[in-house]
Amino acid sequence: MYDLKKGYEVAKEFYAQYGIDVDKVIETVDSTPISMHCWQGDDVGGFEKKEDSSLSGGIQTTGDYPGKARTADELRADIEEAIKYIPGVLKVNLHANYQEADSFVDRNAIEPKHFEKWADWAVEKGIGLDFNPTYFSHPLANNGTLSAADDKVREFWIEHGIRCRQIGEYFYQRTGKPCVINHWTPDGDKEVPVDTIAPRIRLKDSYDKIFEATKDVKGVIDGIESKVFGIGLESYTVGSHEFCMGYVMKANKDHIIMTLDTGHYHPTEVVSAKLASIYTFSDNVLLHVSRPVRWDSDHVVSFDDETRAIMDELVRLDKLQDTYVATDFFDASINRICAWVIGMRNTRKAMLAAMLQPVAEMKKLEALGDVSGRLAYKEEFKAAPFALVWDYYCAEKNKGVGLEWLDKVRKYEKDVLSAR
Ligand code: RNT
Ligand code: ZN
Repeated sequence: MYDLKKGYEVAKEFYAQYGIDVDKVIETVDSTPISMHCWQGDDVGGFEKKEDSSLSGGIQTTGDYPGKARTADELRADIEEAIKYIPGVLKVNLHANYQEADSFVDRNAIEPKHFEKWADWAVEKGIGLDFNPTYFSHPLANNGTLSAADDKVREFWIEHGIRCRQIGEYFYQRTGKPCVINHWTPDGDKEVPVDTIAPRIRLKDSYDKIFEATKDVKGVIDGIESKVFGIGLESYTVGSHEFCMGYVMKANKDHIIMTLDTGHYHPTEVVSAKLASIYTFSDNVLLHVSRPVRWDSDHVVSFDDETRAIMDELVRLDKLQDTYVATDFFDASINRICAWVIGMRNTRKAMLAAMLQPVAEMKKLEALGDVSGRLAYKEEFKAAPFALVWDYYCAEKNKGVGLEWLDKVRKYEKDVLSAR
């Protein structure tokens, strides 16, 4: 290993030239929570005691890398292994289909007690829990969920949403940390329907009913996630961006916010370009950081231009602390713990790189009309020595410097995963 301390001192000097306090930045980056999704660990299967746990709703995992978690205990063990190599405050993001009832409990009947083990575990580890209703992978989800024309089907899913908000409150009570719930429905159509508004009016009505029935629930924040399309539902999405944005803005309630998933827009549209407009009208945003490759493929988050642009933007808007940052990817073609570690570290690293920029100075140049200086600054910091700060930070937190974690995860694969 190289001299980490020396590297850190050099970087500190470099950033001090621009008035940046590296230690303060490390503190902020370290204490900003990132919500790690549980579903990378078992390919979104969940642990409901039913025969068919195949994934539906127009999302897909591809690959059959061995060793996926088969039980909630295995999943928790895998999450614990991943967390060893992920610096910074974490939350864990659960889906309703990760319940642990003794026998099959349908979605409209789930209760906090079915998530008690998760809550016990989170309390023991000092981790906050976030939550998601699972409006997919279910026989009643084949013709729409919250927007279904069939009253009985809609009622079933409304009840599911209600119960999920109550479970969110339970997580809040147990952990003392607010529970961020993400509502995503896959509802849509392979072809453009003739009546494109009726499903949307029903979806609005269903959300209204869920929120009305649970208006006394405390400690829960609700993200409404839009999408451009799903597999088999290519032409029409009920919960489109316009729908979800309209719903959130009209609801005008502090706990109802937009979820922006980086894979849910047309390929040339980027989330980084949307944040300022939403923040003009909203106080908070929920982010699903993912990586779409040509489509919503949910590849592992990369330290790429868009992930960096999102973090740059949040820092420049001074909205990092108002944004609930969560990850959402599911790659079944690689070691699932590696997927978590790589994606989570990249998300946190992009946050660090964004914070290590002289934003106030850049804003000053812009206000003075110095557009050449502005560009020079923006470009200069793309290759500034943030990696030295990153390494030092990982070492300080004992989370593995560079690729140190890789051999350890390989060992876990050999000792634990390969026996599954
Ligand atoms: C699907 C959405 C949604 C899911 C998770 C599993 O396109 O992104 O957030 O990925 O709920
Ligand atoms: Zn998502």
